[in-house]
Amino acid sequence: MAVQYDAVVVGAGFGGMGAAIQLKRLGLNNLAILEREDDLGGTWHVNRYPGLAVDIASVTYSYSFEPNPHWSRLFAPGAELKKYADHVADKYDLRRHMTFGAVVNGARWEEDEAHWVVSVEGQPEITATYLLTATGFLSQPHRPDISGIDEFAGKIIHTTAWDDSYDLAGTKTAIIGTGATAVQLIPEVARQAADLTVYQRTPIWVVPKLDVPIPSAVQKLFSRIPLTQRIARAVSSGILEMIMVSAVLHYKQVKLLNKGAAAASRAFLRSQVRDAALRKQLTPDYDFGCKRPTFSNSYFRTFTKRNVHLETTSIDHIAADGIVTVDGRKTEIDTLVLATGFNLWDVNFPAIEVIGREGRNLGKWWRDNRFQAYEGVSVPHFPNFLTLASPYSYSGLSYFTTIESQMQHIERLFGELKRRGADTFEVTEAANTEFLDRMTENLADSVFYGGSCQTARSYYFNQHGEAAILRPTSTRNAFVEAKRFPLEAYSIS
Ligand code: NA7
Repeated sequence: MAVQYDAVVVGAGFGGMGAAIQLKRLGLNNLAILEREDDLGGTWHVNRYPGLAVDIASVTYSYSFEPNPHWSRLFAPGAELKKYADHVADKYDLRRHMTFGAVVNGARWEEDEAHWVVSVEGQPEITATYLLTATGFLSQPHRPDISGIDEFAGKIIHTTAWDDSYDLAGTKTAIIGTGATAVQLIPEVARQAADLTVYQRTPIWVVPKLDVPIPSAVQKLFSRIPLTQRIARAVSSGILEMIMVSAVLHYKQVKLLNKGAAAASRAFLRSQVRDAALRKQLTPDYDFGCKRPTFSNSYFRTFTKRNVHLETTSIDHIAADGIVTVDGRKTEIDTLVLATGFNLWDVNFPAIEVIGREGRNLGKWWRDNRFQAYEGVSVPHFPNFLTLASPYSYSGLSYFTTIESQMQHIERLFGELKRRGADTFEVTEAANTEFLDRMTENLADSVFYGGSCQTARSYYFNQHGEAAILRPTSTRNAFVEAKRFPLEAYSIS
């Protein structure tokens, strides 16, 4: 039977859409984009909690080839990101390729046919020449395994499944978690709930968010003279690059920036919280940068409100009507918000079962060996497969840098296939090993290994103690390599 699709793309977030746009540009129009949710947009469709916004300036956090002159603020609210995703899907004619509610269970490489067989829950298997997974990094919500949680009689909401119809007004709410999500959410919930207790296990570095509305005159300027927005993007991206390269990657050489940022965060905390004991509880004991730092002008101050309490004693269990800490105290609540983040390393790499050549199981192989992917996109033994949310793929601080460098990689690789009239590729062991060795070496200078990160509980680290998400190179290097990687890195037939 003839193969059904040129390519299957798993995931209709910005990553999957970027890959699909590139494939279409290369003439692969017979595409299936499979999405488990009921709409497109990935993170920006799933997350709808109050206070949701980007914390990378919007001129940078968007496709360079599709600037949006209409961002209302420097850091756009979540709903504008979803609207932008809809616009991109329409403009690049992606919707007709998308199937929603398509839960992909797994995919296996059929050696004899040289194609992928993709299994989708409740549907017949589908076949494709190429498989691209764009399943994101923060896509599998983490529901904590706290004793008694299932017996809680009140309302439980995970931040990735916000219930818009639920009214927080007058509630006695608890929020578990103080990550980037909680930092945005807590000030909003504090405004509505009668009483809010925040359960903090690890404090987080927070710095002020220099956010302002973008006046309509500037929006008009961006629209009429696109060059002005390109300049704004270049400036904002340049600042991010400087932070990434010096504070994260060259921590050993340039500790000053991290120390300065931590000092700025402490000064900001002092300006918002007078109570020294509370300040101490809110101050991290790990280096700035070990964990994703966050931005907020109201987070710290919220803990000084009369209806807000910070709880740092560990949770023992959850009862039907409240949370009991290990010292035996119970806080009665009727609403429990889980701002407990995502599981990356047990279930997300990869997000679906992928079986390559000679039955190699990608998830098992990564766990038994090391997490690795050549240029953050391809793996030996997995022909015609690109895994876009991979170890060492996240380049720079804006996800769009990663997406666009991967689009370049796709262009070079598929362009070569076309030139040779070939249809099968597989990265060589040698190229993969060289890349992994280089990333490992580069990481030695980073804050992850040079700094004090033991107490950060950062999701950047995997079960082997490796910080294997970020690509430890400049974004310039990522783009240069995406455009010019040696073609011998792949065996092409
Ligand atoms: P994060 O950053 O992973 O934060 C999750 C938070 O939940 C963090 O404070 C955790 O504490 C806490 N947590 C998780 N499990 C528990 C249990 N069992 N008990 C107590 N506390 C717990 O996820 P976010 O959603 O906030 O942010 C994810 C990304 O979204 C962010 O980096 C941005 O890129 C956007 P811990 O630190 O592990 O002690």
